[in-house]
This record gives sequence, structure tokens and C-alpha cells, in this order.
Amino acid sequence: MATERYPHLKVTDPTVYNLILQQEALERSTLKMIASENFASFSVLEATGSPLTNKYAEGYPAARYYEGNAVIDEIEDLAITRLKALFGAEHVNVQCLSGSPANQAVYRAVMKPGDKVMGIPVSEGGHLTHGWKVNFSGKDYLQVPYGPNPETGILDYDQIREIALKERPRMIWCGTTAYPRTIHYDKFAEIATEIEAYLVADIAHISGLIAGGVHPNPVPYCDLVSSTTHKMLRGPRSGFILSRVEDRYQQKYYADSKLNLAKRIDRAIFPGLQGGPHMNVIAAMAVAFKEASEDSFKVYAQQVVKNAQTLGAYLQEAGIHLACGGTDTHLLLLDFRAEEFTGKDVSQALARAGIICNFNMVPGDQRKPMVTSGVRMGTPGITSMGMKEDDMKKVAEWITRVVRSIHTETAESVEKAVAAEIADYTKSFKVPGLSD
Ligand code: DSN
Repeated sequence: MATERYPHLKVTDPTVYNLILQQEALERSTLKMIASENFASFSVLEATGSPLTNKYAEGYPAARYYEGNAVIDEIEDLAITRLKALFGAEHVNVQCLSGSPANQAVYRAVMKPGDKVMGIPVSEGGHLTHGWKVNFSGKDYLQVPYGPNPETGILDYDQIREIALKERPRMIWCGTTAYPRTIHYDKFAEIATEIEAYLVADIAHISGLIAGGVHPNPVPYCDLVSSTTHKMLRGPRSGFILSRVEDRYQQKYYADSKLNLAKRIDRAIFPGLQGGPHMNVIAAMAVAFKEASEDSFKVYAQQVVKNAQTLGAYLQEAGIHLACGGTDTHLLLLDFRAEEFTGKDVSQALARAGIICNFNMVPGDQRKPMVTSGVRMGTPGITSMGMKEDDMKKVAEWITRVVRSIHTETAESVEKAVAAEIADYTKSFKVPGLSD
């Protein structure tokens, strides 16, 4: 018999209880294909919901500003040890509250206001924090933009080098939110070293692929690496930074400082930007890092990529164009530039049909970011449910039926029929953190 969910909440706050159950039902009966979403395990959720939430622990293990932190120190040390082992990092910080705060700390540790930062604009697949004009990173620092080739959608490393040599930024971000191809950190490292820039990988989208051994690891090539933990890595909502201990540009930029790179990162997080760490979340991170170190996670990561590639091939067969010509990762970018309907039309139609993804700019997009010509989708969520290559044939058929019906008389009935088929199909899959 299934255990009753949230028995206390059910009594004390039925309003919140019912809203949570509604969201759970939605996630059980639809396809979670937002490339940055996933299902955390029951164990991760239990640690997140534990009374560790009550503890204040400003500082770092063995150097706290509050008493009573002996157990808390063990928890943070455990998360640190597991994370170091997972990525082979010299130093890690697990206190970042999420991806943007982690990236904010990166700037504080290696940049001065007004310095140039090279990053991909949001509209071309970068992140807000890589120097976008409305974000702190674009207001306090000067973005030198680079991006994938608008024709091919692929990063052109010769062109990136040319921009770097001309602009000589102090820091280069290599990381994206919408790039389906492998990122060549070795090539970025050559460029950064040539101009003596800090190289920072933002691996939020692909940290699970890296931990699972199906994407190159940036750690040997980068000064710093930042990530969230709740995307493919299946952890709680949080962030971390991996770094070298010594700063290779200490003499150039920080000759007067006694703080090496690792210490500057730690100081940037606390006391620079944050107060008490969320220890319930850090415990859940430790759980997720253990899960990600297991052989079953490697199998999962391989399946995520196989599913994305299989789904991409079926979609192409059905005449749907893919930016970059396909994928090496968890992510597909469907390109509707040639269509009279927009990316937003497609993502909304798919959502009504039970396929949850998001509209997204594609390389060479002429439409505005609020409508776009593209749709971004990923396979981490549906692979966590247990779907394999055969299931991708079904998923591709559903997507194709919905896309073909857009702006036709049959749109509503097709969307309803697909939603019902998906609700039925998903019943046979076990959803981590949701199904008993
Ligand atoms: N919100 C994330 C994504 O969907 O890619 C980026 O932070």
C-alpha cells in the first residue's frame, strides 16, 4: 500500500498540501522535458526536508560563528569530500545558494568592477550572469560577447580566439544554457592562457553529463567551475564552485593579497555575499553526490545522451529541423525559423499536449526573445522516469503530431488526444521522488 504523502501538512495546511499534490499529479502525467529540470530522489528530498533547516552555521567547517555545529561540520565536510572526488577538484565550495549566486562569487573573486568579461549573450545561449545587460554582471562588468556561428550553430574557436586577442578580457565564461554540442575546454584554455585571462566553466546544464563520464571534464583546464545541483545532477536546488587552490595570475592581479584563489572564493561566498549556509540543502547535496558517483548514474548519463540523440534522429526524419544538426548532450534545440509559427506557439501547444519544454532563441534567430523561433527540450527528466530509445519513437511521434497541427482546425483535438495518451503512457513509469 502506498504511504500517505505529507501527513502533517495535510492537517495543518490543506491549501498548500493540495497545491503540492496538484503539481505532483501534473509531473506524473506529463513529460518533463525542460532541459534544466529533473526528478530528485526520495533520499535527496528527505535530506532537504530535514530539521537541518533549523541550524545556523555561518563560517566554514571548524571555523563557525555559532556553537553546536559539530554534526553540521561533518555534513559539510562530507559534501566537500564527495564533490571533490566526483570532479577531481582541488578545492570546492558547497555553500552557494544556487547558480547565479555562485557566479556572483566568481566575479567577486577574480574581477574588479568595470573589467571585461567574455561571455555568450542570453539570446545566443549564454546565461544572465555571463554579462547580460540587465543582470548585475552586465551592469558592473563589461561584456565582450561571443556566440555560436549563426549559420551552423557551432562554436567557432578561431573566431573566439580573434575576439579574445582583440578585447583581452580579464575573464572568459565557457558554458551555455542552450548548446547541444560538446564544449572543448582544451581549446578555451589555450585561448585564455594566451591572453592571461581567467577561464571559468559554467557547467550547470552538463554537470550530470560530466559526472557520468559522457562529456569532457573542465576541471583540468579551468581556473574555476560553477554549477547548480538540481539539473541533470538530480540534487536539491543549490550551487557549487570548484576551483584551483593557487591563482596562476596572483602576481599580475593580486600581488598584494595573502589570499589564494581558493580562499578568495570562500571569502566571496561568506562573508562577501551570503550569511548562514542552508545545511539541509548541503546534506541533500552530499546525498546527490553519492548517487552521482555510483555506476548506475553512469548508465543513466549514457541513456540521457542516447535518448536525446534517438529523439533528435526521429524528429529530423519527421522533417523537424535541429539547430547544430543534432546533439552530443542531453539537449535538443528545435529550429522553426522557416515556419510561420513561432517557438512560443510550439512550446505552448506542446504544453497543452502534456510535453513541458520552453521556447528558446536559436542561432540566427530573427524573432524577439519573447516569441523566438526555437524550442529547447532535454531528456534528463524522462530518462529518470526510465524511458529508453523505444520510448523516444513515441515521444517524437507526439511532438510531430502536435507541431503539424499548429494553426490548423485539428489543433485542439490533437493536443487533447496526445495529452490523454501521455497521461496513460506515463502510468507505467516510476518517477523518482514521486512514485512509491
Ligand atoms: N534556468 C536555467 C535554464 O533553464 O537553463 C538557467 O539558469
